[in-house]
Amino acid sequence: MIKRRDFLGKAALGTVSLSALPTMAMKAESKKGAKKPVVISTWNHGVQANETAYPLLEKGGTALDAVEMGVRVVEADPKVMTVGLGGFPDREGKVTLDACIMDKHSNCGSVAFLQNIVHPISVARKVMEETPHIMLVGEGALQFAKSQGFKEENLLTPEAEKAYKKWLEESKYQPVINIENHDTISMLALDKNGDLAGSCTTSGAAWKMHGRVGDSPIIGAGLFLDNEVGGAAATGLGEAVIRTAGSAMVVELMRQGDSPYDACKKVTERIYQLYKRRDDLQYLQVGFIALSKTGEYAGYSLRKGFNYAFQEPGKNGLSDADFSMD
Ligand code: SD4
Repeated sequence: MIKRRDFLGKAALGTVSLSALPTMAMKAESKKGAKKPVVISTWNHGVQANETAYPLLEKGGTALDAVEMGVRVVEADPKVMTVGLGGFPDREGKVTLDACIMDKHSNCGSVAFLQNIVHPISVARKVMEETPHIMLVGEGALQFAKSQGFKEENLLTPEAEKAYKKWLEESKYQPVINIENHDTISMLALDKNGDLAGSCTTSGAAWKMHGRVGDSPIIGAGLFLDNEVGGAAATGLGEAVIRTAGSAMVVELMRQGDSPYDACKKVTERIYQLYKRRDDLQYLQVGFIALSKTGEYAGYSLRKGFNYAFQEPGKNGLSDADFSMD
């Protein structure tokens, strides 16, 4: 395993201070066992998403239904300003949404740059189930959504509009780590049958360029799973996750024998090294969650502040992920 000193090297990290290496004890957050079902989701709002997903799994529902129904709760919550209704708009004041979903057969569906639809995750599922394609974007995705019975509505809440107007005063694009840009909800579930599914949905980076699409709707970047191995999902700076095929990489490391914890940590380290070479570390934050076929799970992020919600038989909660930099 790469030691923290090796990982960080002698890089000048500007104003960033360094924290202590995660201890072996902290690694115990990665849970082992054949317990099923299990659901994990990114960030605080993962708790409410899990509260909907887990009972479905307990009743014997599929991981696919659970990951769709779970994240829908967050999409519809106007208080969550990084997902669905109430999401921060782009720099033209438009709320544009990205989402994807993947099942045990490696079926997947995705929508990107979708406007005026509260539940992009359900449109993504329809793309998966009702079309020969995987990804629909923009106007085409909207047309398809309407053809499937989804209703258009204004997603820009007064609160998000107020924040946008404030941003317009300076119109400076400067992502604030863990606040503006990093609250996508990603969910991974293992059902009683032992099958996996995953979902990911977001309004993307606040004040992004009109038309910008992040990692969240891209299979292999924001989400990936292989039902023989496990699943992984990302949060954070989408460009960094796309550049490294982040979630696919986590799953491939798990295939080679890494635990979910080690796989998430190694990919985070790889992104760190890449951004160090690019001299572009200042605003970088990425985080991953991973869930193995055996129900072992973990989260890891580059910087402090990332957490994930988990639920398994007899246990649920919110776990602060280990990280490499303060
Ligand atoms: C993106 N990864 O669009 C997303 C942003 C986000 O938690 O909120 N991630 O880049």
